[in-house]
Amino acid sequence: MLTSTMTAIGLGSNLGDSRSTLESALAILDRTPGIELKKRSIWYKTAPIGPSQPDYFNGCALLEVQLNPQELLKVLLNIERQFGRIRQERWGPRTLDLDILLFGDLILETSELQLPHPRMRERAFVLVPLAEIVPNWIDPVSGEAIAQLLEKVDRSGVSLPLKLS
Ligand code: A4P
Ligand code: MG
Repeated sequence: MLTSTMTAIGLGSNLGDSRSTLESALAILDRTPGIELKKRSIWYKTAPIGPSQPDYFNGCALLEVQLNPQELLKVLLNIERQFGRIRQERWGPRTLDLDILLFGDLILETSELQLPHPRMRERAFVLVPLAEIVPNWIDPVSGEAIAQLLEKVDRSGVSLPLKLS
């Protein structure tokens, strides 16, 4: 029998037709064997952290997976590639960024993968959408719930996008 794990991912985009890219990425994930999309947030408009670049759209999704974290990472990197992601400067603009935020209560520190995502706790563009879908999930590193972590960060860069499309 395959074991399944609940995992939360973060999605971001600030190049091209971001919202359509993000929607397509979720659809591809849901069609991938071993992955079931359980919940998703809305897309938030967020001010960029890092070098000067366009605003981002960010959101989060809850997945039930029958994959191990390394297999999931491979799937995510493949989808990023399908959308033409080219890695240039660190924290620079991108058509699609898919990060694993939480994988069950696993803590992992390897060179290719760190879980939970090491910068998740200080980033409102992650915590606002994550709290929308899993406010009570306990971060295994800090022992605090996502909703508690959110209370400690500055949310001023995160806004609800106008519904223009
Ligand atoms: N990697 C390690 N742990 C993980 C994980 N938990 N999930 C490794 C996914 N990948 C993980 O990632 C480089 C490598 O990290 C992967 O190949 C994997 O082996 P990357 O996506 O190429 O690098 P990056 O995203 O440019 O760098 P970094 O440091 O991961 O950036 P962040 O922290 O993801 O930040 N501002 C706003 N408003 N919204 C954003 O979404 N994103 C960034 C990127 C900067 N500013 C932003 C946003
Ligand atoms: Mg990334």
